[in-house]
Amino acid sequence: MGAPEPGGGLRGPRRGHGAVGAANVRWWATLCGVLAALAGVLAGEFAAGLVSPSLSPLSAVGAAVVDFAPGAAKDWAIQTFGTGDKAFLVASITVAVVVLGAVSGILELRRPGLGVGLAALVGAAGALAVVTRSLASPGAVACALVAGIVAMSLVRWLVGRLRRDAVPAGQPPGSRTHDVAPVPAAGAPPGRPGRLARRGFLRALAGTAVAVALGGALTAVVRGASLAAAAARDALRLPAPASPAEAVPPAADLAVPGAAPLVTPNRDFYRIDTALVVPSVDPGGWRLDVTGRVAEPVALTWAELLAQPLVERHVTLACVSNPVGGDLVGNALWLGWPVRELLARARPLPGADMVLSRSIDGFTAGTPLEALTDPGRDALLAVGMNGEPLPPEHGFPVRLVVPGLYGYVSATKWVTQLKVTSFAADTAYWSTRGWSERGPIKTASRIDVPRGGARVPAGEVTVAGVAWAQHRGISAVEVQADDGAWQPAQLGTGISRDTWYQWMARIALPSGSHRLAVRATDGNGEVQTASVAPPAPDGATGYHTITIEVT
Ligand SMILES: Nc1nc2c(c(=O)[nH]1)N[C@H]1C(S)=C(S)[C@@H](COP(=O)(O)O)O[C@H]1N2
Ligand SMILES: [Mo]
Repeated sequence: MGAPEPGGGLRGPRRGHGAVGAANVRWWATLCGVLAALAGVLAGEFAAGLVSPSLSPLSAVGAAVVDFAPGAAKDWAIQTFGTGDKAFLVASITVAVVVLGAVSGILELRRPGLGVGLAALVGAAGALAVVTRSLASPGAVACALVAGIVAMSLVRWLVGRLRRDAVPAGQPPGSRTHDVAPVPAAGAPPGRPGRLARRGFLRALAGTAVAVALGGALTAVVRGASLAAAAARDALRLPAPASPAEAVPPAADLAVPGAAPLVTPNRDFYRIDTALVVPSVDPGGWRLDVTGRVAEPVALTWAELLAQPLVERHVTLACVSNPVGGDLVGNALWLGWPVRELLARARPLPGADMVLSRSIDGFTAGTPLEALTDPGRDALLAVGMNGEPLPPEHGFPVRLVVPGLYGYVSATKWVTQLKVTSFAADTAYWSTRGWSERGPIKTASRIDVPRGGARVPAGEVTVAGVAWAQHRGISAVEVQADDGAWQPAQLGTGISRDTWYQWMARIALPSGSHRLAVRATDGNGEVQTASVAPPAPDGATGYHTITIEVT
């Protein structure tokens, strides 16, 4: 592939009408396609820098290529390029983008819509690559769609201008390009064939090129900033806990394939927040202010926080929006400083019964003061999650984790302020929007295996999942097939009463369609309620029930 001849092609028939001009028109179309594709990719990466820093369309495609490439190809790349295999991957994807862009430009010249169609296909493939990633989020998918839409619009617009300038007026749209020769635009002064029209196209092309260059610089800045923040985070070494985590009893992990793992890896941990743009907080400038009804307002810096004796605890976080059987729940190992120690320094005054925690992005949660000061409950100012600094999406550098309370009343990410106040005086973000002021987590249980609608062979069917009642613990799980008796399941020992418990049962089932239900009993002996309630205003209830086909 070469560059378009400078000043060639549309400068009118230099060597007579026909092939030469047509060939140049194809070069221009190629350039249009390449520019449109690059602009699309940049737009997608730029948007990802803002809304989805850990998963951009390009990184998703790269990861998907690695996942789906045959093992032999991967081995070859690693052997050939060694540690340069990533650079090779990036180079390959770049070449693919340029080639696909070029092809879309030529197709669009052949027949309007063809190139747009190819750009749409590539954009959809990008979105699909995003969806296959565990970090996939609506925002990340939107970034891939933005990339596709920008590429589609630009190739259509640029090649449209090119065609208008290059196709003779009498020729029907969609005519073969080799028949195309540059002709004077209507109204162009005689002797200067096609000049005005030509300028329009060249201006459009040059404008796009400038926009792509500027966009590239801007994207580099945005991505660079989030990459720099990520690098700073990667370089952090969190202190070892003064009080290490509870040992995980071997009998806690039933390890049933397909069931939720005992500890949720960070990349699979659900994410819920109101942030359109993941806040990028520099720990060096981070400060937590304890204000309000306290004897002594206190401020805490990152260095001061890390100098405290930290504790490590497994805590299962759950979202109040989680429907029965849903996956807005996850268990992680958190490293942090008990909030009660900080509150003890500030000394809350009489009359205070709530702490309004505020995020750098304005989100607030209202937590009962006693849940934060309770020596029997390790409410943490968390800095670590599963052995690494908090991921940006999960609140880097500091968030709250309070065992036993739904996230919306307790788990403020990117936390910067704790205002000691009262439920009478202050209202938190979700409490003004139809959700309850208090949010203790309700006892829940979920069937992970088999999946609803699965077909399983007749005989003993393994049924397994998780159950949680944070801070009360789980004492029993039972399963029911159709309208039969409740049968006790085998219960994992659990890590602590603040985490979920795995459970499993083997049930003999004849062939046919069967309904399976699960229910748990909490540590106080209270059986999970069968009464069905939606998530709003204070958490869903009812038994998770699935239907399977035994063959
Ligand atoms: N800053 C901020 N913190 C927040 C939220 C939010 O919207 N903004 N959402 C809360 C809700 S509703 C939940 S369920 C948990 C989810 O935490 P996760 O995304 O780390 O799983 O964060 C809580 N902390
Ligand atoms: Mo939530």
